[in-house]
Amino acid sequence: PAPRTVLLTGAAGGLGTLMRGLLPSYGYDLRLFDMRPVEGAPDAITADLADTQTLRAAVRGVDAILHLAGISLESNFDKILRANIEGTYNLYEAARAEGVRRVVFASSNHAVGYTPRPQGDDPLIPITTPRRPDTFYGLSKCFGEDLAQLYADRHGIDTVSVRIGSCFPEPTTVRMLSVWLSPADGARLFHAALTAPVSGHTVVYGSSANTRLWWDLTPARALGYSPQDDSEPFAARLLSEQGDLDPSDPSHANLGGAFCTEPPEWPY
Ligand code: NAI
Ligand code: 15L
Repeated sequence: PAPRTVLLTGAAGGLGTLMRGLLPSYGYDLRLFDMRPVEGAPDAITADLADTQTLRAAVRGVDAILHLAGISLESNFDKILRANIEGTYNLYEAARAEGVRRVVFASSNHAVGYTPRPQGDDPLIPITTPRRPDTFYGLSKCFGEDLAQLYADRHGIDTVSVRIGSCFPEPTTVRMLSVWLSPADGARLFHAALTAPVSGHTVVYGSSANTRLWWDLTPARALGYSPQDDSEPFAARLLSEQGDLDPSDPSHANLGGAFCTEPPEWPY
């Protein structure tokens, strides 16, 4: 049966706000969780992932969890450790203790960020490409994927980890022409990940059906995801404003883009 009640962590964030708007039309009853208050949602649970008691009460009785909460950019290791590594561990422990059987984990392209991006006729990057995190942030997503595998094998919790590209209302950079996930396709993909009859841990890339796509969407399509959007209508304007990606520029050479080259102090 399709899950109905879904705990949405990170509900106050950019993606959480988009999904709060879009997922109810798929029939979900969302329970909201974030350390920041969720605007317009007085019933949202305001707590840190470190608050294991509140977290356990939050997951109690839900059919599935869409885990978006965490630091979403590079930060210092200590902060990443607490929010993304320990926070995701706390989430899985709560799910195990309360018998939740399905998690959708917001992984990121930055788990494989140092992978050279395809150019010309190069093949799309397969989901099996070795992980090459570009930041402590990307490393925390590798941890989350491995944690999901452990809780699948040991505790029977099924997870779909979605290595999201860039999910924003519109693509705003030339790189995003390749990695954009439109919000509507994001909702389609999360819906597929919440309902597909998978067992164990599955990793997929998450983007729209972009003409300039860099990675293989076959694993996401196997879940039933059928993307409807393509960033190409934005291409002419973005290319004329910003120029095409220069392959000799190290911040344009890899999937992770500028995450690979930003100075270590950025943006602590
Ligand atoms: P965001 O930074 O806008 O939202 C993250 C939310 O998590 C915030 O509202 C924050 O208060 C909450 N949060 C952070 N630490 C927490 C903690 N310890 N306890 C409770 N809540 C906490 O990020 P965005 O863009 O909405 O991303 C959501 C998730 O998707 C993140 O895990 C991010 O890494 C992942 N992702 C997002 C992409 C995108 O294009 N938006 C791309 C790839 C991955
Ligand atoms: C991410 O993982 C970030 O959370 C998001 O803010 C974007 O920077 C995205 O990757 C990206 O690669 O564009």
